[in-house]
Amino acid sequence: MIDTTTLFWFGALGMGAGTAAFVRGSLSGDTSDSRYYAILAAVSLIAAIAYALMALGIGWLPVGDRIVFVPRYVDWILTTPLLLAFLGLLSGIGRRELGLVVVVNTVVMGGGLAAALLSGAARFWLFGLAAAAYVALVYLLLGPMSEQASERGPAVGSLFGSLRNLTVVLWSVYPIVWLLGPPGFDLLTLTVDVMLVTYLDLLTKVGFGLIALNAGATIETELGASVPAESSRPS
Ligand code: RET
Repeated sequence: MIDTTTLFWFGALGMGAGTAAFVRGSLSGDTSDSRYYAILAAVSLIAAIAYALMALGIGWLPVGDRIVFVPRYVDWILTTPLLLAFLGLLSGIGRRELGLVVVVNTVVMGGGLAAALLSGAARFWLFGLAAAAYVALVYLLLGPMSEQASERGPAVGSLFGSLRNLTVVLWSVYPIVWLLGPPGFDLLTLTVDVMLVTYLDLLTKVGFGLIALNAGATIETELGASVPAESSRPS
């Protein structure tokens, strides 16, 4: 049976490989906007560090009879705003709107961490609060951000649509795993919880990045347009 430490090393390795790929991409000097690569490289690097810490047994906090992996939540608090900034840059939304998206997202991640650290029934209230904020986040992605993206033309609109759908579908699995796992109803073993989250983290960071950059490059060649490209509005 695989143990959690092996899984954490596997995660660290995958995130390290992702970081290398995105750093290489940014140095390859193609026409894509280097900010997209920088965001993806930072996301994978932060996660690689978080996974290495967890593999070394750092940040394992006992709460009641279960363990909370603090680096997991710190990773999410730092990297989810970056992933949203990637989508924000692609959609061309303004700084103020992106700020709102990031604040709502921080309520989701901070609420999730606070809920995990509590042992009584109160954690389910905090989970509810974070879940409500998550619904607002999904609304912002499906509504205002998508509208803004479609104003940048059909190619960007459809690339944004695919990445947004991928994001909403994958991100929505996290609260389910949280509820079924040790912090919630404790129906999953710790190993299964770590396996699912590691897999999801790799998909939402490295998988998302590779798909985004490949699709962007295809649109660039087909249309001769630079996508992902500079936002059309001044930033
Ligand atoms: C929590 C519990 C509280 C309710 C909700 C959650 C959602 C978590 C999400 C995490 C996404 C993480 C990503 C990480 C890596 O790239 C905090 C589990 C709604 C959406 C994308």
